[in-house]
Amino acid sequence: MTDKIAYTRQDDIAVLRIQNPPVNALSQAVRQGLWGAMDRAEADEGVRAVLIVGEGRAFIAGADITEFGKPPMEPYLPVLCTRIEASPLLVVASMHGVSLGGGLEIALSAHYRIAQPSARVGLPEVHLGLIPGAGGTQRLPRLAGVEKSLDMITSGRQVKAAEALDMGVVDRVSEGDPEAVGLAFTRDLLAEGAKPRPVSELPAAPAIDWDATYDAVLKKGRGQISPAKAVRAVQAASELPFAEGMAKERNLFMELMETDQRQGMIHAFFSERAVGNLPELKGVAPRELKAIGVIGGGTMGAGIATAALLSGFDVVLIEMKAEAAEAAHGRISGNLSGALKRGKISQEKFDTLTQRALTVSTDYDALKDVDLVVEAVFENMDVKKEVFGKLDAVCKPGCILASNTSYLDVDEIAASTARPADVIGLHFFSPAHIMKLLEVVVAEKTAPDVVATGFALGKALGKISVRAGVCDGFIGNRILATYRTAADHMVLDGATPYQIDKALVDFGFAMGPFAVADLAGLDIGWMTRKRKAPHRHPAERVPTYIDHLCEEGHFGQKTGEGYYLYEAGKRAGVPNPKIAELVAAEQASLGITPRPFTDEEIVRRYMCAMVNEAAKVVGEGIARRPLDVDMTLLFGYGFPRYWGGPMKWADIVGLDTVLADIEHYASEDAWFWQPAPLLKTLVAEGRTFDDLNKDAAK
Ligand code: 3H9
Repeated sequence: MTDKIAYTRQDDIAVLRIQNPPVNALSQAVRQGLWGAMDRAEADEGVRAVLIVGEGRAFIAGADITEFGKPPMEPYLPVLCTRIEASPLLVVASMHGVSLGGGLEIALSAHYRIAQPSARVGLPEVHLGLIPGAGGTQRLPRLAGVEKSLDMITSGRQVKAAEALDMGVVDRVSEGDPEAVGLAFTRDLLAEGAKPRPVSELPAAPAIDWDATYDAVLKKGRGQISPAKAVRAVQAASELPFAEGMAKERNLFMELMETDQRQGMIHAFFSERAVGNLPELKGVAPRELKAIGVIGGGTMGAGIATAALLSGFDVVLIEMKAEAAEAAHGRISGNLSGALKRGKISQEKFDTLTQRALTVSTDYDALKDVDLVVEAVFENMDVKKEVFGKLDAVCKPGCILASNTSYLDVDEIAASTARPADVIGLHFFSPAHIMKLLEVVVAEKTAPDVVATGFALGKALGKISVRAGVCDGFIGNRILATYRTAADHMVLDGATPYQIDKALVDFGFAMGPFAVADLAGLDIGWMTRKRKAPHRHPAERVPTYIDHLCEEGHFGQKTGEGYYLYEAGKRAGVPNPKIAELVAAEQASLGITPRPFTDEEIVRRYMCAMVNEAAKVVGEGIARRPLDVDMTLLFGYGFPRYWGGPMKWADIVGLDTVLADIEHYASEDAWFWQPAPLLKTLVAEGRTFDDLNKDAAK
């Protein structure tokens, strides 16, 4: 036994209490401790049953993820589960908090299960690029049937106790101390003469059309393989004797353990948790936030107001004119009625939020009591400075003044106020009440507690907040500008926007760059190109074909025409034949002979452009760590989670080959493909981006 399991006796019941904070992950010491405690209970005179409970906030959150990628250590979890299930004693699991992955698999190996009403169970292994590897795919279908099990395993979703009871996954739901209710249940079972009831001995679930299900799951996963492999494991549960099904599950699990996707997804898991962990925030208390001001009630301002209302803040929104204020109120109510329809809020809550928590005004004086204001007005420095001047005059001392600008200089905005230490950039992504990313843009004079407050606000709003320094486009839009340019260059050289979009969707992006541009509005890029035109380097290649479309008033989806043509009310478009004509004309004027591109080359150039710019962003300190870039791209730009982010992708494919490709592309266009100094240094030192993440965590 180890000190991870406390063993006590309650009459004829042995209680095994798992003590491995914070979430009772099944480390080697816990597995060994459970094994030893089972041995002890079976040898303990008079013991008739075993009750397994978890200490602290969860029953068990699953296998210890930090052990993945290292040599497996005995006792292996599937063997432990078999050993628990085979016990001659009656084994009961009492679940509270979460029972996830291996945690649920331990519970499924017990003979009976009781759960708190607030408990949640799930098999989230697919989110780590894996499948359940300790009998989850074999035991769950024997209790819940194939369809419900496949839904749970391929989605990784957590199921509340009531649903778990319906599914037959738990036998009783009861409120109270987990040990006390577990003991009461075990005593009832003993009194009834209940015998051990191994799930493995229940009949196998009937077959379904496995191949069709496999194909459907593969398609839905957009290239993610683990959910589809889970279908094969559940198929084994239906077709093979239990022990053979377990062997099949183990093989699939070990196969997935070796994949890049497993590495990418586990990187995403830990980075998501590390991203808000900055040394500069240690011990710095955030300012108190109750009321939030929002300037501007367009799509962005209304989205920010909605997010703040849904998270319990009072909101004061300022618009310039009465009609605009009314329209803003309508937009916010529309967003909130979406939440009402999806069952996220009640009608009563909807009424409170729209009538009492929200104030829409045309008078800046309404902001005098707010704790933080986010400005979301037109992207123009003079307009912003005027707004910040007014805010500086009316907002109380200590109120934080934030700009939602996506590229303007936050230092310059801060300098236009008498309180630069209280000024920060809070860059939301549209629609702000849905998108998870928040860039917290720290200007030169921003005070540490203002940064801490930015992160605290992000947390309260359920966002993934990333610290960014000041530069044109901060982390995300700066990198986007570069990989978008790489895509534009490929169009000029002979690839079509449609081939590029498809190649990148096949790589795993939610959408290709040209479909995204149509969705966001082509006028945004057009304005940016005009803004940047005077500062262009003579060697810069800037395609102009799309400007002609903009000049005719075609801005993508919202006008029905862009790279694609859209039928009214439809989101998917068909290629716009004008694009081919415009591109051909530009190629002719530049003397370019179009050449074919393979999908592989498209992805490679796009990714190399992304990684190279990202390495510059990290090298310049705009992003503190490579993982900050990864989380920005994952949560704001539809980057496929199973690659972990562009920096993780580069580590996986090898920084030396990425650099070699960039140097090769530089032989065609030395200005665009200047290799990032940081990338060169890492390659020379034989180090990776992840080494930098680890250095930062020390
Ligand atoms: C599995 O079980 C495979 C088996 O089928 C087969 C094996 C053969 N291991 O998220 P939080 C850490 S695969 C190690 O901030 P919350 C986490 O890193 C596993 N560490 O709290 C963090 O550390 P730090 C299937 C873990 O309340 C701290 O705990 N299970 C693990 O927001 C607190 O976490 C899963 O995929 C772990 N398993 O959420 C569950 N879990 O403080 C993954 C957490 O140093 N975990 N940590 O940053 C979760 O979904 C959430 O962490 C949980 C708590 C819901 C549990």
